[in-house]
Amino acid sequence: MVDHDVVIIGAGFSGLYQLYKLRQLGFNAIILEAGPEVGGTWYWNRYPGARCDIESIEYSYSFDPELEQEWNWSERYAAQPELLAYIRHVTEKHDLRRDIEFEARVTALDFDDDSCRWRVRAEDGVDRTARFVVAATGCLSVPTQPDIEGVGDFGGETYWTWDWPEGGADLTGRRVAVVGTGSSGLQTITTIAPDVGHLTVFQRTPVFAVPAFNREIDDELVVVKSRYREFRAESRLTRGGAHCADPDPKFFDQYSPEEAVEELSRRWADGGLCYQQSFLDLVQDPSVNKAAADFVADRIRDKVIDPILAEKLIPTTYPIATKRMCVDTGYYEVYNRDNVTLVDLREDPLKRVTARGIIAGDTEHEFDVIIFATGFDAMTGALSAIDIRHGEVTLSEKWADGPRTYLGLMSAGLPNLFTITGPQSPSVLSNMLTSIEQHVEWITDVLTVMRDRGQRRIEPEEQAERSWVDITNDTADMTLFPQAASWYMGANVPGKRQVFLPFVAGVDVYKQICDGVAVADYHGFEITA
Ligand code: NA7
Repeated sequence: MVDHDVVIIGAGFSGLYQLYKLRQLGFNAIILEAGPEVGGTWYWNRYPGARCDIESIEYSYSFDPELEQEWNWSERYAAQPELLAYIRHVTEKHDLRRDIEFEARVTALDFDDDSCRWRVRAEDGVDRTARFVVAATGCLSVPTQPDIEGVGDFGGETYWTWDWPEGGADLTGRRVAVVGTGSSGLQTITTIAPDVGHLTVFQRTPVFAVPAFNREIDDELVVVKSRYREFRAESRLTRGGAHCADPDPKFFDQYSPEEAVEELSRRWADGGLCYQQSFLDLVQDPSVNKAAADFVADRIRDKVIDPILAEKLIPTTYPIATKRMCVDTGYYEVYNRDNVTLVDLREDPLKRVTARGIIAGDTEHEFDVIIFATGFDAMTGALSAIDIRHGEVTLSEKWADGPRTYLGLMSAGLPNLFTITGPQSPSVLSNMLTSIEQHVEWITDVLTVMRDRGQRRIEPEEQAERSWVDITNDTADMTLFPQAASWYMGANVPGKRQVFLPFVAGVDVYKQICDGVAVADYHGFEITA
């Protein structure tokens, strides 16, 4: 039996930073990683065109000023190879690899009250114990298996965006299908369209995409590097954990109708997800939301030459921004190409995959390659996949009707187990790097305080957890988010209880609450010797 102070699950951005912090403070910590390499999301998702939808100067670690100065991002939105290179660079720079066990997927955690330790089982077969476990398991790390008959029957090549072959796939001149039009689908479609023989896109629900206006950022980097400390501090004080076009957004009513359109145009022209922060009430007020949606619909009509096709690409069934918006690099224009066809699954439902292709409606479409970009069991999938238990309490049973956490950091009845960017924290609604660093630092602080005081056990009080669950649900209900069948709601996973998963009120508010809890001697947590 090998014992550690802390076992960290996952060697993505969050696990690596958690290891760095704990090691610096003298904790005996180890990462158990399912894959063969560091990187998490950015290791697995190496499909063509995979790119972050948050700007590189924001989506990067702030803890190492030297790293900030030595690393040069080549583009406004970093592509997967550059992100993976960055993560590897950090890993080597801080010699993190020596405390990572690869191909050691954690399968079970069992808390023993007598020793006050977690027993950790992993696929590498080593039995471990740990005083604390930090789940750095990612929010979009467990893919869904789409409910499509016959996937295994296809006689050509099948690829999944989340598990793209390391050597790539040769799609040149071939008849290719893409199923799914979320971020992964859009990026794949946009990138492969010029190379394939024919591309057929199977769209169940259209998405809203805003232009990236991706570009080289040499000059911007020089400016940011000269004031990175202030820049990071500013990011932490924003709602989304990153700078947006306007630091002082207003309510829709504060503009005249003409000014409101100007504001939307300005945000659109700036590019990226700041569009969804055009007005403070964009995700609260249906008429404001409609104004923002109508503006995007008109831009889609501008871009797509065939008007019938344009209408098929315009979302009409959910408010804008209530499903994750995409950041595109020429997506809609792809449909002006002769070698691209859209199959609208609302008109011609997907019936099954066959040996030759896909039947939708009454037509069998034949392909050489099918690519599935069908999404993830978001936020809870990776935690539910581990058999986590303490006596009679199991995480999967406890969360059957939706996650129950205090601050998205811990769950009552499961002592000494922390989650980074877990459900009921802002995570997926924010710049992940800002949220990851805030969580890692908060967890590291409480572990240090406990060590200094000789305390060994921490868990949330039931009442604090009940209040936090109510707060996260009540604040979500004040928005339009619950109206969309999104992965934020768990609606993309058959049988998953539909509740809004992230904390909606913003990174800035959330950090104040977490800091306040710490200042109040970890109010709401029971910490014992
Ligand atoms: P998403 O955004 O969940 O997209 C998955 C897509 O796959 C979406 O268009 C789904 O349609 C579609 N889908 C899922 N199941 C099916 C079936 N059975 N038939 C047809 N179409 C299907 O996942 P991504 O990987 O693209 O992006 C995840 C996040 O990663 C993204 O938001 C960024 O934050 C980065 P639906 O909308 O459910 O009708």
